[in-house]
Amino acid sequence: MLDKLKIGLRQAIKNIVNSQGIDEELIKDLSRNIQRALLLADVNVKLVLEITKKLEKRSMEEKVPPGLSRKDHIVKIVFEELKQLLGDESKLQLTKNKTNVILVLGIQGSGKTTVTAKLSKLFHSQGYTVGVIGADTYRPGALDQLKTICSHIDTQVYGDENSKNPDQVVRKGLSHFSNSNFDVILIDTAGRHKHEQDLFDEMIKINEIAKPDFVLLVIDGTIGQQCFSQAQAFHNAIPIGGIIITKLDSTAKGGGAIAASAATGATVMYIGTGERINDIEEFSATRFVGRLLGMGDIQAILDLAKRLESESNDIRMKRISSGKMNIDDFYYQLNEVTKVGSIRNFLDNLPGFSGTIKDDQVNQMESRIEKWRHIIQSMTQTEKINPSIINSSRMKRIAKGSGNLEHDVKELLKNYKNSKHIMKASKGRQMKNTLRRIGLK
Ligand SMILES: Nc1nc2c(ncn2[C@@H]2O[C@H](COP(=O)(O)OP(=O)(O)OP(=O)(O)O)[C@@H](O)[C@H]2O)c(=O)[nH]1
Ligand SMILES: [Mg+2]
Repeated sequence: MLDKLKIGLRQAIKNIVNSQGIDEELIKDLSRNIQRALLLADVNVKLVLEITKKLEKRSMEEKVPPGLSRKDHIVKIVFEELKQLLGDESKLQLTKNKTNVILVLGIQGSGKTTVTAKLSKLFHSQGYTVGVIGADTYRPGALDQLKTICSHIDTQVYGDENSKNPDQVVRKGLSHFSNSNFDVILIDTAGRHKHEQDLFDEMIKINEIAKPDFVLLVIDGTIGQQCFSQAQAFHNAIPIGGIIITKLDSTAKGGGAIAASAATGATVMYIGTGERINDIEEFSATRFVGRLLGMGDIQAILDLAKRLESESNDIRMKRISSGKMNIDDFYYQLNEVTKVGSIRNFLDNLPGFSGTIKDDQVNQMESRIEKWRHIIQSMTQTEKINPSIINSSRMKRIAKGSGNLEHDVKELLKNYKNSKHIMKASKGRQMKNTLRRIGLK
């Protein structure tokens, strides 16, 4: 699967790993090699340029975390950026005790009917009860094809050979299954292309009737460059919830997976790896990119980076609890407490605070923290480590650089000092407990 892309990317990484030292020339080389590999794999040019630009910028500018070599750090950046292209990891989560309606869409021959059958087998094997509606009223034999596959897997199919009206079929199908309380209803639809406006209008109608919980777009992994615009057209008509890339077993170059995901913002949830009913895999961007790059090597680097990160957090915690918290640590805390979602969450978990703070106060706090973030970003590293050197001229510069008033910088420094004292007095417990309570430690 995706052999050419694999070889291209691995060679690019190998060049970095085997090099004597890292310089700008080598990073540019890496970027060019990755560009070439992705373009050959049919990834959209615009995406390729975006990712390689980011990769170069990060590789040149990012500080290498202590303990990690520059090479490892760059390999990690390559991994992260490729993974980013494929979107967040997200699984198709069926809701219990209700009928989950899944609408399957895609262009002609992309593999919708096969996917419908594969998914119904998969869900069935996970203990769900499944019904299928055959809403392709165009292609002769479409319903027969669906019924034949589903007869092997013991799945009920609703369809009407004589109907030329797919939205009627969907309506009737849903009512046909309504007494059975199935966990899942999959709707197989006819293939359509982005220029077939009436077929697109019809698809929108089907969507209105079906009110699906999930809309899945099936993309043929072998069609290359067209993936992007096709996926985009579908997504503009009906927001796509997840993507399934088929035929990744054959000559697929794999760029389609990346393009479809980027065009819709939806994640690839499954991949089809063959014609047989069991040839479907849950997709994971980490695993996919790992496979491309050779996971063995990558995993070791990722593990090391993770370990170093938690070690450096331990050191940070020691510094905080011994009263030596610097502004960098303060910034880290601001980020930690707000990254779980919102400051509301944080405050609700602080002992004695729960429910006592009004929404507009929370909003005010959020904007104040945002302001503080900008101010801290305008400080030099020396100022962050040793804030006592911030005199009035430095304060002026920081205020100007961050687009704030000196008064705001003063306020930040005051809060930093208070926080430092509280942390020392409670030996860092306050922070640790709060982080633990909101599930961060
Ligand atoms: N090798 C391979 N072939 C696949 C895969 N998925 C589907 N196919 C084949 O692709 C062809 C088209 O699949 P269908 O499921 O009929 O596609 P469709 O989107 O329903 O087609 P229409 O209903 O005509 O639009 C069939 O020959 C399938 O066996 C896959 O993952 N790998
Ligand atoms: Mg079909």
